[in-house]
Amino acid sequence: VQRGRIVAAAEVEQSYIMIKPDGVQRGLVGEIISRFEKKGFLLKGLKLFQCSKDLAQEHYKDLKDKPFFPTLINYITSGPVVCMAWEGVGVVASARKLIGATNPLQAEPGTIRGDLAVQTGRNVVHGSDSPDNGKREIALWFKEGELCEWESVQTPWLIE
Ligand code: IDP
Ligand code: MG
Repeated sequence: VQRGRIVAAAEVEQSYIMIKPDGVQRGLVGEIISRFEKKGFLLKGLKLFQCSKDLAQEHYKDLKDKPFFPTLINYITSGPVVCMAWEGVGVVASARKLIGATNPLQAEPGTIRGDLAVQTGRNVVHGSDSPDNGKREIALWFKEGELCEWESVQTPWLIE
């Protein structure tokens, strides 16, 4: 089945999802990836990566005037992260729901942060907040050739 015939390309979005260093250290990589896989989004890119301060600062540039910015940059660069590009219709907003509120104590049970974290400064996962930021962040974290174009055999069982 050709996906392009079922879903208009314009509706397909990409979200940059990142397991933060605490998620990697706590052994939550499989658990977190699994939630996006089971939901039915398409994995386009995946790598374990130690990021530089420059890259972390660029990624979070909208927060550069916040008092927590220096500790946020230390946190994100404190160990390897897992970088992912996920694709699908509505993936950006849906991923934010799967992830839950920024403060894990306010995140609903059933969400990643609601189930797996307790503090805003250790909230285990990042998800893009708009389709435009999804594109921007994927371009920032992945080099050309690191994303895969592929068709999942599940697609006709996910999209009518
Ligand atoms: P989001 O990750 O839910 O989109 P943002 O407001 O964009 O939340 O903040 C980005 C990240 O910055 C958060 O996920 C969290 O790691 C960190 N952060 C946000 N607010 C605070 C804070 O008040 N204290 C410490 N870290 C914070
Ligand atoms: Mg954000």
